[in-house]
Amino acid sequence: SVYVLTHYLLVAVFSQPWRPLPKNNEDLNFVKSYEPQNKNITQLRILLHGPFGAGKSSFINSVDSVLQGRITGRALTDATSIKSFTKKYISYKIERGNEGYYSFIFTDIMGFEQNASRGIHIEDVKLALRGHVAEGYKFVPNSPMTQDSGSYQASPSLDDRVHVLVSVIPAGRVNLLSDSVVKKMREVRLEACEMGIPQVAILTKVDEACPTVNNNIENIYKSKYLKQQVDRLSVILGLPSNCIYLVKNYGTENSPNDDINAPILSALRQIISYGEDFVNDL
Ligand SMILES: Nc1nc2c(ncn2[C@@H]2O[C@H](COP(=O)(O)OP(=O)(O)OP(=O)(O)O)[C@@H](O)[C@H]2O)c(=O)[nH]1
Ligand SMILES: [Mg+2]
Repeated sequence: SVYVLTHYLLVAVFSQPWRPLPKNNEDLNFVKSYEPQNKNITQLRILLHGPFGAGKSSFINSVDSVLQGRITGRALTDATSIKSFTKKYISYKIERGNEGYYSFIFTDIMGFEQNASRGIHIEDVKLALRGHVAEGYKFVPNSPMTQDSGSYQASPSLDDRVHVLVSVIPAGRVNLLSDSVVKKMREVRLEACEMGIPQVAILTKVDEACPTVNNNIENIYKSKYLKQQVDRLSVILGLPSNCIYLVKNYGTENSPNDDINAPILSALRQIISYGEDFVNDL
């Protein structure tokens, strides 16, 4: 029956992970010790974009939780207004013990929506990539920022520019993305390509998408269903599969654990490595 077939597809696993995750702290050490070699920038700017509710803010919180060693909730609480929309252009630094901050920051923006009168305008994302959007700017759906806006930065510094673009999409929704959202994401991607900005995609909510992974997060890179979603997204966005990562964000857990940390750190390491290559060529 269809049910049995669907269920089989959802629970089937490879005997070996198709992308192994290091068991030691290799990725954690890499992330913790990262400093940009290019001394003309103080930090790597990572911009997250994607559909509304994809888990963008949760990913920032997850990285924060992994590095702090405790569950934090900043990006969600700071940026929450009426809905869970992140209406403002807000950047998050992550505290490095008593030594200030890590050398990468996340910029969180409002999600894309199918309905043009809601969600972020594509032109605003393009302006953000170039560093024209000042911190704290409040996005107006369907009405992109103009050069007359007080928040328009006419001559952005290298720090203001985006150094890595991360597309965030729920793993179980790859096939359900609306044409208009896909079109917007592809357009942003093309703009980033033209500027030479490297790109990574993250498939979130793997626990919701796949029962086998919900039972045991260690199955994350063994799930056949999730591998299919990675390949599918690769076709939809035109991004190589090896730039697409699977993540379960922290939500209801009381404390971080290695099995949830590993895929988050693996994605973050790639994001930072690509960003570092880009800023070295600036
Ligand atoms: N089960 C599960 N839930 C998640 C995961 N990531 C995010 N969520 C939940 O999905 C909802 C939306 O997450 P957000 O992080 O607010 O998504 P967003 O992309 O920032 O959304 P907007 O800013 O509104 O566009 C929240 O209720 C999260 O708790 C995940 O990996 N697994
Ligand atoms: Mg958000």
